Amino acid sequence: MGLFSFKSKKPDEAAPETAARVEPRADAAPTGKQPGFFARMRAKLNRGNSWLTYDLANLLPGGRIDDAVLDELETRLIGADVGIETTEKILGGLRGMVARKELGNLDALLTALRQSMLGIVAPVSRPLEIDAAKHPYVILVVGVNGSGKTTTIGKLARRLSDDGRKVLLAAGDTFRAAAIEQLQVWGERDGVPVIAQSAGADPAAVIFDAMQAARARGVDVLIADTAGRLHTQSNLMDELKKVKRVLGRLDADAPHEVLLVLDAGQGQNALTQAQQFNEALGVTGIVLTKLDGTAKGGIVLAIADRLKIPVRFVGIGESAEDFGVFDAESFVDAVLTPARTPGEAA
Ligand SMILES: Nc1nc2c(ncn2[C@@H]2O[C@H](COP(=O)(O)OP(=O)(O)O)[C@@H](O)[C@H]2O)c(=O)[nH]1
Ligand SMILES: [Mg+2]
Repeated sequence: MGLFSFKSKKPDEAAPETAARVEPRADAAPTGKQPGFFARMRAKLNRGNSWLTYDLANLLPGGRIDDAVLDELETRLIGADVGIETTEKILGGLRGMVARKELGNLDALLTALRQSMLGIVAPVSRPLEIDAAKHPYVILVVGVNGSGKTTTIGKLARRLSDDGRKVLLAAGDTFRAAAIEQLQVWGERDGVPVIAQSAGADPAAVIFDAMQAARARGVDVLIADTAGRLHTQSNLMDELKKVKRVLGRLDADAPHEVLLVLDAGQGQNALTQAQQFNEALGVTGIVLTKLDGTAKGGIVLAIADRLKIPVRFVGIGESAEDFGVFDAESFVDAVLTPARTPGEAA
């Protein structure tokens, strides 16, 4: 059962109470950082309704919070890929509050839920900071095939060069020619140069060259793309470890960021991938892509709770604008808040 398959009422009948109650700050971007992005993330995450809280009000005929309501919330959290352990952590807290009669109504429940979710994601809401003392600052981008690495690099390069930084890209995914071309297309679009060799070249050599070019050209940030698939998983990890070692030969601190790109639609698989990449390479930041394509944004909570690795950015579409800094409050509010005003067609 998906989160959207609710029993009785239609969205426009159920949303008003929930909307009015959950929403303390409907139109303000909580941090004031990216107002347009916040609104679009909310719309894309919810597809018209808040996947977690929509219709919960209908489970409260007497206005009381009871086991049935908490069970329903539990089902929705698990269905949204929050994961069993993290869901139990959240529910455990809420059940305790119910037992102590601290949650008298839906308002109180949603406030407590919001606090609980914030408690999990706030610690990983740590934006990427480019240390200007590291020159070039080197970002090694890793992740399985199709997770959105190359697209994320294109988006990130745009953002950094818009901020006035001199960026260089390294086409370290040499597995297929198309992967190199895809990065070159982004480079052209962004007005950012790309260091590439032909398909089949040694990625460590490509990235080593790029590092030398970055130094010679006074580049601020070097972003290296990598392959996400090789003949075997251990081949891939060995290759990435070699890239890391080679970078370390030119600058003992490089790479300064190992950025893991995860497809949010992969659900619990994304968590497993994160564990594997982290074990092999030491991941310092995560990008969650395709939050627009899933009703399962709960994986953010699982990753935050289980791995405690900073989530740097989120992707909510294919274009350069569909990319924003991960902000705990914005995310939780986007998840808990219906995207449209009640009565509007979904
Ligand atoms: N809807 C959506 N699609 C994305 C997002 N990020 C990447 N994609 C798409 O996912 C596909 C794979 O992305 P790509 O960057 O080639 O993945 P890579 O193999 O890890 O380099 C492409 O079609 C991208 O346009 C996102 O945030 N939302
Ligand atoms: Mg790629």
